[in-house]
Amino acid sequence: MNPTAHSPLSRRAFLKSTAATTFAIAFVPTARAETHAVGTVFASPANLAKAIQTPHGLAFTEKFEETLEEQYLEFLVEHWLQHMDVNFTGGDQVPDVFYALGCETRTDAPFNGTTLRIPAYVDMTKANGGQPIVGPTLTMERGKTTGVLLKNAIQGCGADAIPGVVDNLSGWKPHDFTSTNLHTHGLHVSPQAPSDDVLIILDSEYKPHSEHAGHSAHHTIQSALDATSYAYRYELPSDHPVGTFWYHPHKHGSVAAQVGPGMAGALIVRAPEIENDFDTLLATNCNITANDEEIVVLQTISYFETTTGGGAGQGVFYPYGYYVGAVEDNFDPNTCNGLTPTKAATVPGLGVNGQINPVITMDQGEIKRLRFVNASNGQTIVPQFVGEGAPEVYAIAVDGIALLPPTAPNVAPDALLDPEYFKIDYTVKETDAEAYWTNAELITLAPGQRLDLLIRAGTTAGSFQLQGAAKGSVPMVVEGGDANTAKILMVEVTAEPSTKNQTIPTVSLFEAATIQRPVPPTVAIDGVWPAATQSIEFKTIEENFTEAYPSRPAFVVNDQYFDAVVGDPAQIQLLKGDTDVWNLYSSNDAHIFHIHINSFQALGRSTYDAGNRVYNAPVTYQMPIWRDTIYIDSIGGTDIQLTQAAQKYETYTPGTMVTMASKQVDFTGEFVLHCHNLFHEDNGMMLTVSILDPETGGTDSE
Ligand SMILES: [Cu+2]
Repeated sequence: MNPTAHSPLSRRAFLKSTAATTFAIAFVPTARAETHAVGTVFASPANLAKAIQTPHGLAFTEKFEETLEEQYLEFLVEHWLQHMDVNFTGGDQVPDVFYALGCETRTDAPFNGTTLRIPAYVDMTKANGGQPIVGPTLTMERGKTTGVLLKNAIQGCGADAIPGVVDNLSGWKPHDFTSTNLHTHGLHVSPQAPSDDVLIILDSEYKPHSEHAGHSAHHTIQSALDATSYAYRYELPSDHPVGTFWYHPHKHGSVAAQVGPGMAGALIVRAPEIENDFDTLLATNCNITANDEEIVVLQTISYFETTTGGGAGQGVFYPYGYYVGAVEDNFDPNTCNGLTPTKAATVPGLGVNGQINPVITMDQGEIKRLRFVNASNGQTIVPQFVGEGAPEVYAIAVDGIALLPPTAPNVAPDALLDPEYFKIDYTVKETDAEAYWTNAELITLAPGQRLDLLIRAGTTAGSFQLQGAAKGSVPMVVEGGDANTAKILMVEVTAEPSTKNQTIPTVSLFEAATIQRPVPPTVAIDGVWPAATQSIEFKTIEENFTEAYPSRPAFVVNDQYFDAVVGDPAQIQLLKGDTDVWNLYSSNDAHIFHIHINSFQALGRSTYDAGNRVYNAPVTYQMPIWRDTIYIDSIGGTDIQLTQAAQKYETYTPGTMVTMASKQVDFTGEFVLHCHNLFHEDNGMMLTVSILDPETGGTDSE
């Protein structure tokens, strides 16, 4: 990427000289003329016109005239075009679709009958008021390029870091709560800026760069005019899976503080209508169309309660955890509109698209596709209906990727019948190990994971509650705790039979060659698994906690914490074109493995024999399961004494070990793997990863 000479001042001057009421129509051709004047080569008139379209297909300016507040119109036009000069150096790279996300501290975010003061995403192409607490859904098309302009206007509230913690990217304490960036979770796109680079930092307009102590961005934001806004560009390969993904902030140190209060949104990848992709097959074979879909973004909304200056539910943001006291002690009421925190809290109930326990109405026999996103900081949920006659539940995709057909034909009672696929069996026992672990993997919804379920209403009218299953009630990997059993949504089944003539897909649909999945690693998935080339151990070191906050790293991966020093090699280095086999395990506590850029093929799990301190023979799933995020359980204990090696294995209590394979394809560059319990991640449970070109040992330039 080559920064191109440009002239923001002249453009700014141009904007200021143009009356807001009239430049809407005249702006595009005039801007293009000026672009040529400063020597930029990116835009043909047609491309520029395309770039300046809203997702609704209306011309940028037409749409904004209807809904947009004037301050945003000027901001968007000015910043988008200026970023494009630098980021987008060829006409073919001008985005086909354009979004504009504002990161703001809202005082009017509606939730559960009240309004919250929290950081939130707003769609800057619409008026601010009335937008839900959850971020707007982004739709991207494979084979096309999407631009997202991100503007950071998050307001701090006094304490912006633990005392003595330097504002930088590395480290093992939460810090720098107003800085942000954007991660497209699960997308197979370049990790290099201006794409899915999470090692860049956007300062807040309310906290100028000069106020940061020792703040240095790992990856320089080359196109940032003011370092508080940025134009991302996501170029999805033409064979990218269609499916359910999501986006959220990923600036180390402030992730939990921003995702916890609600900064997250669904990201749906679709194909052009003419393609024979998974969605099209569902529509043509099963009459399940986009009209039968519901996006279900799950959130646990956390914030500070207050005693003065605000009503119930008012609060500054910071999630629950070990740092409450330190943040409270450094709270500055002068910058917080008179608010005084009393304690960190989580809004009762599970947020579902910004609502509590919303209702979906279905006719008898009707099928709906629920696209679940677990956007909570740390709650693992297993969705299950309560009651006789409740809808049936089928898994069709996990982490945005359609299921593969079964490896062995023993999934169905009679494989010749081309059975419906894949019906969740909530009663399977652990003695039937392959079925047990396959069902567990296809219904567990850990933080960061997505799950596409089909639910088919029965023949009984009534209300059916979907909620998280209690520990032990289903044979699944799941932690205990009330939040895990929260109500998700209610299905009201009418007395009318459905007229939609829908069917559940069968195995043959999932065998269709036109369904795009990631490049399969070249490893055997039957019989003996290949030896691991990578090993990831998550560990919580309890002795490193003090009452207020850890005195030493307490959340580590392979005994390291996140350390992204500019110029240093990445903590894990992979080669493009290689297939790696990874063992993933937790020495204590439950953790959630997530790696960016390339999804992986989970082969199965090995249970742990605590008595003999060995792993049992691996259990292979009934089909390889593609994921980018996976739940790593533990059988209990938390008392790891890292400092005495001899004691380590006395307190070593892993649950199952996941073995997965992943091939590094298409992209080079630096990104991360981490625990998706976001509080753990902010405390250092993350490593940098780079994919290098095997010829040069470096990364390809973008
Ligand atoms: Cu963790």
